[in-house]
Amino acid sequence: QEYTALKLKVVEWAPKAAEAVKGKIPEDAKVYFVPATLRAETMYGQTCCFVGPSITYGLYKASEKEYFVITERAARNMAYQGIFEKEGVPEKAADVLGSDLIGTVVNAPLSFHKEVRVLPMESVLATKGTGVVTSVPSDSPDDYAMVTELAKKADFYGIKKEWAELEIIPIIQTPTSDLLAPYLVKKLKIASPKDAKQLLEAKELAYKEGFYQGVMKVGEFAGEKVEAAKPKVREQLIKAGEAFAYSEPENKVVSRSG
Ligand code: ZZB
Repeated sequence: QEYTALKLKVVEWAPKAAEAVKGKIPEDAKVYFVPATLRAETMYGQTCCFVGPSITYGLYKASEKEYFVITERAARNMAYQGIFEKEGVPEKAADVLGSDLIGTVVNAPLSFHKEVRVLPMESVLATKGTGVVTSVPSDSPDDYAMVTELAKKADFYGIKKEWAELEIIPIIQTPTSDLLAPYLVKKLKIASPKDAKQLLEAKELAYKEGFYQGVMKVGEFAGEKVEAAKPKVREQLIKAGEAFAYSEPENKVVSRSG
């Protein structure tokens, strides 16, 4: 599985995360949340960044002045893929529990929403990608169901309602909709992120229709088919230093689609 790993720069730490990180990295170091995605062409529509609240993340040293917030498993993989300056064993500066990261403000490359919040998602798997997921509710049914839930029960999740209510902008036009994920969530009567079976079905439908019949509505490649735009957006992000290629070792691929 070859992912695009995106670099979401920390703008402001949540209070508990700030405490956990304090004194552990150079004052002038940049820290990035690094979600792994298969859908680089949807990055215009990022509205938040998900972490698993009960997952332990590490701050791993990528270079003298750059640190990544990812799972240990992803850090090990990256250390072997020449992504870190130092090859081999990743250097960890600090541990932070996912729940302590909630509320952190990060910069989302390419997104209409320049700054987004780190928010909780129970279904994030520690065993897949980097354990960090960027949220695109316009085109990912899981993300749409989750932001809807977060806005509905903001107090329960310990967040501010408005963090989950950023405008959902149409990114891709397909024959059925320009907001495919919300459309499918309604059509399949998905009431919450707990409706795993229907969400899986919605995800598969969204992947197929988005990839084979989608046309870009925004960005430099507006008017082009998703199939053609996908690698171009990816290249653009990589050239700009805002993303890099990250591969998941074959035997360790764990997909929510099973
Ligand atoms: C942005 C995005 C936009 C994604 C979209 C999907 C869609 P999969 O499930 O095999 O298809 N993801 C990545 N890592 C994790 C994780 N650790 N736990 C849970 N989910 C994760 O895997 C690929 C997608 O699953 C990734 O691509 C990521 O969400 C999520 F419009 O990134 B994606 C129809 C899907 N649309």
